[in-house]
Amino acid sequence: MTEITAPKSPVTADQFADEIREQLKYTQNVTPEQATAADVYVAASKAVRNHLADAWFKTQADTVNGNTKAVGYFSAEFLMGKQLENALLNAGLTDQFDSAVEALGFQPKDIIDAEYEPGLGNGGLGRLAACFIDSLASLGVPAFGYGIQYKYGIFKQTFDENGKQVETPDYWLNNEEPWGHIDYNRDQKVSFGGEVVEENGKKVWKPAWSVRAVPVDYLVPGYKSQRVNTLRLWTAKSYDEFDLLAFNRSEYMDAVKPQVKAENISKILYPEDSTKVGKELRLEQQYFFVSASLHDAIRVFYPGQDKPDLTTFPNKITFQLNDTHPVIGIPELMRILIDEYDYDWDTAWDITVKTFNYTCHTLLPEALEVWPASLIGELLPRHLEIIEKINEQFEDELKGKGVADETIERMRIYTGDSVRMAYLATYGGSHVNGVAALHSQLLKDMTLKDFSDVYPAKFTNVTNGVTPRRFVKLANPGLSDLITEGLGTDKWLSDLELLEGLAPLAKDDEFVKKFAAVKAANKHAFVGFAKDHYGLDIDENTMFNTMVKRLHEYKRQSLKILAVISKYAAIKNGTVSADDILPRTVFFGAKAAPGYYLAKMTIQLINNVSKVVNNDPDVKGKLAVHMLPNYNIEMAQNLIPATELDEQISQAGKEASGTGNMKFALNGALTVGTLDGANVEIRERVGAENFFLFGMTVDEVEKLYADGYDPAKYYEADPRLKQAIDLVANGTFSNGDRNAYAPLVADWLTKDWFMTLADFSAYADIQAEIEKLYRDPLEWNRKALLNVANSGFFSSDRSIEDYLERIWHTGPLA
Ligand code: GL2
Repeated sequence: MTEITAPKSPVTADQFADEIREQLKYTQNVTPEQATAADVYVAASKAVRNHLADAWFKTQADTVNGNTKAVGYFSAEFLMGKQLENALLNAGLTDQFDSAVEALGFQPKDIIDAEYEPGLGNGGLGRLAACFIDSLASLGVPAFGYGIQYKYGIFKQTFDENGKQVETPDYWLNNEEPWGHIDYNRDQKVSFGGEVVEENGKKVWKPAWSVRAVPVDYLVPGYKSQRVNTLRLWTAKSYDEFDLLAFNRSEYMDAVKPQVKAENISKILYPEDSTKVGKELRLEQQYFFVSASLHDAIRVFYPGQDKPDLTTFPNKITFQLNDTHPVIGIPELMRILIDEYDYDWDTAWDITVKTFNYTCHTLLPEALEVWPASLIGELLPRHLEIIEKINEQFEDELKGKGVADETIERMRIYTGDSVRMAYLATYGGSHVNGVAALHSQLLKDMTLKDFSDVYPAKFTNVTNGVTPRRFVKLANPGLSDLITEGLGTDKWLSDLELLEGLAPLAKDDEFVKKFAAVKAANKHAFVGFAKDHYGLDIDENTMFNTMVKRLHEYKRQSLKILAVISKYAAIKNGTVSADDILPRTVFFGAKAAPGYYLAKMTIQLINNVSKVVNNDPDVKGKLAVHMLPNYNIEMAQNLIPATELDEQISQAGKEASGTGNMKFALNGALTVGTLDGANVEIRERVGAENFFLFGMTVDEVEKLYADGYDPAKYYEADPRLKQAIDLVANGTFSNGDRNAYAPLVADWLTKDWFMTLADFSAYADIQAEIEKLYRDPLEWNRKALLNVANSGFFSSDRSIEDYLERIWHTGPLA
């Protein structure tokens, strides 16, 4: 038996340089003189990984041998961001790295930048999963992230000469990827199709085809916890590498078909974001990673046992279902227990319900996944049978509880035609949580009301959070140093509520000025970043105003661009005097799902407004607009610390939480926002006087829908809005072409489902308040500092502690 040793003690810079040289020599096969930044990046990454190995082994051993229940976080997305810098921080090797690469003749930043960002997620949901596994490791909680290693992550976004979004595949694995270790020896077989037959009174699934799920292991180092957890992402391989018979007949294409079919499963991340996409391949992906992961967890916790006692499984691990994507895991665990391990139905159900919990990340009922029963039947016939039986049991249970027939009808998991995954998850797990207080309340009142009426105890809230290591320490070293100076300790990085200690310093003008200087330096740095990356010339003496997030109608990028257009018109018309104009630079960053027509048109409009405004000498120095291409984690880490005003302007009741809002507040931006998602809690904590609130509330929105909403009325009522929309309609931003944005204009004037027009006046009005405060830098920065001081609650460490207490009922390893 291998002795499990303590983690390797920190090395000196010289030793670390030698370790990098060794990697260059023996794994990269280059001399230090030949090495490029990319070589040094790979070598340094492997050297760091080696440092983490002992702690990783120890964490695994303690996880299996100890009596602390582990967490399995099932997520179709993990949007990790670049790894090296974070791994260095958490391994305590940052200083050694800096000196070592300098000794090798490189700049540390060039080595960090040489990493290609993996984009295995769409947006907030995927980034949340990444923050959560960072926090789990940092808190010392044994955990596995389980997901898919997509060969192509979220598409790369560029814009064509007309400002339209162009998507190109993201070939992230084209470069050497030093973090994931592919472990061919711990593979799992995942099967599909075929039929279910009866043999000796037992149902037996005879699948038609199988793929080989091979794990790729990523180390997840905790910050100062000496713990390293595992992110296990599955990649699909074919069992029939090559059909030799077909090949001999020279049918090259046919020869590789089985391989292509199997490997397609892990080929692409669906580029959707909180929308339901009913695609066969997507269900295959979901089942693929969930089935492999469940078998993997049994292998890990019952090593070498043919007949393990799986009634103890819920004491070993608890699975969190990140949205509906992994919910097929519920019937899969039932199948494993009944068909593979001979448990009776009731025992299997008891184990399953105890093992799973579900997080819902949406409020749009149409975004909850519903699968056609025929598709499940074709792909997973045994699972469909199990789902039918679960539904029967469920309906009986509801009848037993005296639930009315029409309510039962509404609640059915299996309707005969389709399977509602959110309902299956709610019934088949122990807890359901929303991701912000308002969202959890609305889940209970609206989206999952029937379920909450019958099973109130299952429902709880866990407000999202973000990791301060990546989004403050790495993204904003200047602010981090100032915080440490202000608090006299850097302990806030593991206990973010300590930031409260900064609140008294908001009264100290000298400290506030230092805080303002950090922001100015971050703006300056971003100007350099934007020049290098996009060739932009940005005036750092303007207010930096940012809206970055996926492009969605409900998020209302339209509202922002209409306000920008209105401001442009006011400057052009001379409605505002030159002295009254507060110079602003507006940044947008947003990817639209490739098939989302209006979202893509909105991007095109923003790009073309940008062209017109930025080239108009009349507004030079007063207003600039930039649609930055390919918003990703790297851009977030650079832009958020430089931002002064953040936009969180979704229609109330539509954004489940948002997590960008938390990152901005923690980096000292003020928010202009609606009472939606986590904005509500941010405002409560930072203080209403330090938050620019506008717009309708959820109740007002609901009332307006009920009364009948007519957007044209608002267009007529506010001349600023009318003028902005008219400028879009009359071709000002399309070289005179009046048709270019006709569908968008028509939608605004006749439908406007998310009530952009109804909120426009309030939004335009609050700009005066924003600008007034901005003209007083000391007051602005005082408020921004109070945002930082009071946002410690929004650490993902706190979210994880809430999950531990309310849902998982486990804790750190001893
Ligand atoms: C989302 C929500 O839209 C967003 O409000 C929330 O912050 C995140 C994380 O909980 O989840 N749901 C979703 O499908 N995506 C999100 O970002 N993609």
